[in-house]
Amino acid sequence: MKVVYTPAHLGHNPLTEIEKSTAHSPYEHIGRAEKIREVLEADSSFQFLSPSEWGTAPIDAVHEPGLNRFLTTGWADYQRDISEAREVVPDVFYRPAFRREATDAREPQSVTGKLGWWCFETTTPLCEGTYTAARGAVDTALTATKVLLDGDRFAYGLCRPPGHHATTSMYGGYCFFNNAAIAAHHVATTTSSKVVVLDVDYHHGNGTQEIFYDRDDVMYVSLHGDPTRAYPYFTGHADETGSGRGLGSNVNVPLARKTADDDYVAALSTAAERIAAFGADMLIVSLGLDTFVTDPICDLAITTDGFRRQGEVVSQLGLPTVVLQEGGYDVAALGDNVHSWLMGLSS
Ligand code: Q9C
Ligand code: ZN
Repeated sequence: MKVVYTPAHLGHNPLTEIEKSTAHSPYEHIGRAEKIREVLEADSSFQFLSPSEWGTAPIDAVHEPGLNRFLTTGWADYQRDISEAREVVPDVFYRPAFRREATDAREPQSVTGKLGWWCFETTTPLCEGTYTAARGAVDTALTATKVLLDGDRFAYGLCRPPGHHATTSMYGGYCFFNNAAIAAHHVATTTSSKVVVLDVDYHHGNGTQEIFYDRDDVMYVSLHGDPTRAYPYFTGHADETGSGRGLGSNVNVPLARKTADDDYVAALSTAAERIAAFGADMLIVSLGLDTFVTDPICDLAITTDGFRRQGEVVSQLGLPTVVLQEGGYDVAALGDNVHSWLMGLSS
């Protein structure tokens, strides 16, 4: 299986995450991707390649173009206008409840206002190399997807930073651009085929859901911690099923605390039936390993062998499948867990 990786991710290297009313070292850090690289590199059944450059058009086709524009210069603008902060987070957030639509809301002129306009929470700082890293993750997703369009059945994109929390017009949840959504939109529109994004990250992929909610060419299927207790809290309920043409092509499967391998595999098999019925030509997996039993920020109970079984279930769909990295924060086990999932998929 081909693996797409770029060291560009090393530029996104924050030292703090503001979460649970404290500042601590980030769960989402460079060691995650390096651990995965190390484990996959040690197995000669994986061939590494670097992403090619895709430019900003595939990003602007999914996100509001202002998001890319802001992220291009946001960190440097802050250095110039506000302070020489190594990493930059908002201190005010735009919420529609500010206004009663007297006029159209508009992007603020000041960088402080822009931060609150484009970002939705505090755990996703901008550093000097964040933009280059985020562009590298998009290029990684698109290059891995191209491997499938060129004929391989499987590919893995080692995306970092992850993507599934980034919506049309907001970044957050460790995510800047929605790598999987950009890849899915690219395939759906350039090859007029039907695509499914299957999201097995612990967290609901609110961004991917929002991007495709009213579309019938891309289905979104997610298994995740129930939003009654789990981040991102505002999305991921089972009754969010799509709108307009997209009605029925959004599938949410909220899971109870401590859900373990057998129950997870059963839920995934049911979800796979929905995917088969949709008639997809390609599958994109948002792969999170934060459902792992000892993940430090989540509460499911999947084992390393459970990840192999997940890959097996997905393999049985018989679809060309590109796997894109999302979360997973037990770094000591992260490489083995990704390896196990990909082994289940490909053998
Ligand atoms: N106490 C991904 O896995 N913080 N993003 C949650 C819970 C943000 C997760 C706080 C979690 C983002 C890609
Ligand atoms: Zn996650």
